[in-house]
Amino acid sequence: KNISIIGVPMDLGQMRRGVDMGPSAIRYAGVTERLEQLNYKIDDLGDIEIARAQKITDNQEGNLRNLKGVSDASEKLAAKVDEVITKGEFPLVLGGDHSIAIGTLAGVAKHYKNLGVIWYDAHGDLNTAETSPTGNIHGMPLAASLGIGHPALTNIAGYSPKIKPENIVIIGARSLDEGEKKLIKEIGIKVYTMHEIDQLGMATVMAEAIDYLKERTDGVHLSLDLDGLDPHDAPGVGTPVLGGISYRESHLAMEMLEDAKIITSAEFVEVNPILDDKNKTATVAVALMGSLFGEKLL
Ligand code: DIR
Ligand code: MN
Ligand code: MN
Ligand code: MN
Repeated sequence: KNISIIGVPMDLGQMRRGVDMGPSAIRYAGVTERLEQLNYKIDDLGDIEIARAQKITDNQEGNLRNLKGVSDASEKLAAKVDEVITKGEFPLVLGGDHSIAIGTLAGVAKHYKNLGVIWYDAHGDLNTAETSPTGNIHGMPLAASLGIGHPALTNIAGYSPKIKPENIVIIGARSLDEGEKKLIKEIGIKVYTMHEIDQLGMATVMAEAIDYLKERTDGVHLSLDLDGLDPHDAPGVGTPVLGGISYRESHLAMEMLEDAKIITSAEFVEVNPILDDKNKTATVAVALMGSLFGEKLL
């Protein structure tokens, strides 16, 4: 099978410069070589063009910072992802901040009746302009993909919603805003917080998540925010939260996904090499991709 890599040097969804260099950092960490060793043919399609903001911190659009830049980029990314899947290749999207998931899912979801999503993240990313404490669109992509929020975010690629609440599993949550907690309860999203990961162990959490998605979906997108991992293992992220998923637990999760053969598209987001320790976070991202695509010790 062929993997198409799409870089998305997006920083407009949050306020820290440097996350736009995520795709370069992940390429520097050897993503192509790593996956070629697993006998995949890699087609690196380069980067989606992102508008430059003079000041990414400006927020004059109704608590939706850089709305136009994010929505324009989402349309471009959706079209590219759609093209890759139509060609029969696996889309591997490199971020960039998590707002890019809006475009990725817009391109993926039209190919499935019941797309499943694994949202591996310290956060819920279920905010809207009304509930967001920051106005940062990287805290809104899961809501937008559910059809909740501003039309410039929910209607990318001309349809909405992309996904159903019952087809989503959030893993690693430990920082949820009040509006997000309310929404999770209202619409019924399955969430494994750090509490469940501690109590059940990652093996059980992943086995349950895989069973749950297998019986109700016809494809599963993995959206992996590096801040889902503990900042000790992934320090190069804009919004680190203590008490996260470990490197080892994350490898186990990726290995179980590979064994289950359920993942049909993936993105790795929020790598910010400026905040990192010698490209550690991009290196971790590439190592996790290795496990996701079948790397085995023996
Ligand atoms: C926060 C942070 N909930 C917000 N979200 C982040 O701005 O909406 N998501 N960092 O990954
Ligand atoms: Mn996120
Ligand atoms: Mn996050
Ligand atoms: Mn292992």
